[in-house]
Amino acid sequence: MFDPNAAAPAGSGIFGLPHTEAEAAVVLIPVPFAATVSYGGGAEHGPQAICQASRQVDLYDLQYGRTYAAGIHLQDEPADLVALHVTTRQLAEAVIARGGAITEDPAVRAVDAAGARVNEHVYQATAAILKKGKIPGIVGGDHSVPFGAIRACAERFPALGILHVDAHADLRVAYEGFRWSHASIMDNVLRELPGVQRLVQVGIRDFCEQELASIHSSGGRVVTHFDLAWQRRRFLGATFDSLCQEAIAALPQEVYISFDIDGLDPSLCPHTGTPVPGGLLFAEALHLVTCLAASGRRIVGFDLVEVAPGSDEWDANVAARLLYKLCGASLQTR
Ligand SMILES: [Mn+2]
Repeated sequence: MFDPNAAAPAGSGIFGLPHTEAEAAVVLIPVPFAATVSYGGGAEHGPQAICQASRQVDLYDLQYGRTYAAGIHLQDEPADLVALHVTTRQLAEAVIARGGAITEDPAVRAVDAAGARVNEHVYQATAAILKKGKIPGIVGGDHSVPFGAIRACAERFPALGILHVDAHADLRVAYEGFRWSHASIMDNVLRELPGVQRLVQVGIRDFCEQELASIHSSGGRVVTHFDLAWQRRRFLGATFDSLCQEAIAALPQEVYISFDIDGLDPSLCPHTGTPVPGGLLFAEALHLVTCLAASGRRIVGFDLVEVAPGSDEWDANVAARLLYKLCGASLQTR
C-alpha cells in the first residue's frame, strides 16, 4: 500500500510514486537531447537527474494539496534518442567551434534532421497523452525539445497561449545555422504553429536586435516582459503580484507553460547551459504559476528544460520541486 508520508520506496517512479502511465493524470515525457547547446552542456542528463532528485520532494503541497493523488508517471527514456544525442552533439560541436554554419553544410543538415526526429517523437507522444484527456509535461533536454509538444497542444487547443519563462527570448532565426536550435524555439513556434495565438515572455534579459525586432513586428502576438523593466517597476513601487496579473491578463483561456530553468536566478541553476544574472526567485516563479492557475485559465501542458546537473544535486533538486509545482498547478486547472 502506497504511503505518501513515507520515504520513496525502492523501485518507485518519479517523486517516489507507484503510478503506471495508465493510472496517471500527468504523464511526463523525458527528452534527453541537447545537441545544439552553445555554451555549457549537460542538459541531456536533465531527466535522469530530476527523477533522482524528485524522490526527496515531500508529496503534500501547501498550495495544491494532494498533487500525487491524481497520479504522475515519467515515461522511460527512449534509447534511440539517447544515442541520437551523442552522434548529433559531435556534429553540432564541430559547426559551433568554427563559428556557425556555412551555407549548405552537410553537418547542419544532419543536425536539423535529428531535431526533426526529436520533434516527431515528442509530437506523437504528446498527442497520445492529450487524446486520453491527460496532461503532458516535457522534461528536457535543451529548449529545442518541446516544439512537438507545443505543436500537439496548439492543434488540440487552437488559440493557445504560451507562458514562456526564460532568460532568453529564444526568437533567433536558426541560431548558429541550426533550424531547431535551442535559441530558436519560439521563432519556430511563431512561424510554424498558427494555433499559437499569443506568446507571453517573462524573465527575459538576453536577446539580440533581430529578436527585439521580431517582438516589435509581431503585432502583439508576442508580449515580452523584460526582467529589467520588471525590476525597475518594483524599485518604483509596483508589487510583483501586479506584474504577474498584467502578464497573465494577456493570455487566452488555454495555456502551455514553457519553463526554461535559466529564467530563474542563476543561484538556483548554476550549471544550466547559458546562465544570466537576474531573473526570478523561486517564490516569485511559484507566485506567477499560482496566479495563472487561479485566474480561471487552463494549463493544458508544460515543459521544464535546460536543467543540467552539475557536481552536486542542486540544479536538479530545484527543478524537481518546480516540476512538482507545475504538475500541481496544471491538475488544479483541469
Ligand atoms: Mn530558452
